Amino acid sequence: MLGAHSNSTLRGDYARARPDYTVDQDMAAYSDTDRRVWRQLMRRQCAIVRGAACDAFVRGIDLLQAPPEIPELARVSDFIAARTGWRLVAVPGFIPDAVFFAHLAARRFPVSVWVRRPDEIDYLVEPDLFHDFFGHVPMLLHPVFADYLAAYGAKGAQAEALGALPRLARLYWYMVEFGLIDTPAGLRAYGAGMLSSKAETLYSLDSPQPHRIWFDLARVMRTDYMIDSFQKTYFVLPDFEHLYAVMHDDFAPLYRRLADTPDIDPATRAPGDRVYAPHASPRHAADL
Ligand code: HBI
Ligand code: FE
Repeated sequence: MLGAHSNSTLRGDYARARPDYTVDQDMAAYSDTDRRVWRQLMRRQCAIVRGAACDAFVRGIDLLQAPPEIPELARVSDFIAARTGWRLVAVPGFIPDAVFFAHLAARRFPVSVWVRRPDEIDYLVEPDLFHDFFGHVPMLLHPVFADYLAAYGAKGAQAEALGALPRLARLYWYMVEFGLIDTPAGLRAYGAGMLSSKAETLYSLDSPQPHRIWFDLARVMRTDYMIDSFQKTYFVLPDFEHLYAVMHDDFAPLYRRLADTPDIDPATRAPGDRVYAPHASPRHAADL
């Protein structure tokens, strides 16, 4: 989950971070409260994902064995690296964009080492260990999504050089943090930001309120977002191959074309939007 990290004080201990912002995960540093919060979150979120998350996400959680205790990132890294080449690197929290992109391009996923407080069980601004591990790591085990995220990271340097980081960040926000995917069984969630929150997962799938629009790269890059409320617009993938396919294009011409087109308010629809129409029977409470 991405917060307004530019001006809020960051939670983590950055004093011990290396130049690439990685730190060592000290398993002995977790308190009994941390361990209790982890167990509570893992139990609650696992109860939600079946029937709400796409098969790829559920398979990822199953492969990770939905660790009931705080996981040792180095050990999980070996398991993931053997499947998709991705490794996990421990970080104190938010890290500068350029460093973040460089890690993704090298198939290193930054995972915050600290665990949220009990009073933050339902919402927190910065990504903690649970958000990063439960929300993001399962999809690193999906070969196509894993390739997409590495290709996404590789776009960071050019975006920074062209002053287009905010546009590239929108692609992460909408298609990594809050992505939806259409399946034969109906609409399913795969985004880390929604799947680490029961309320937003249900809202993203069932509420009549938000706009749900078929994925379109330029439309995503034009769409603003708020960090502290449920999304007003979600984008829907037909499959992960569509998301990976757009990464082969050079984004520079797109950034130039978008430079003089206005942003789109997520509360509104735009001309040309291809609206997603639900096609399967609505999910039932029993599915959850
Ligand atoms: N740092 N640790 C961490 N986790 C993130 O998700 C993250 C970040 N830095 C920047 C960032 N996300 C966003 O600006 C991305 O869109 C680049
Ligand atoms: Fe996140």
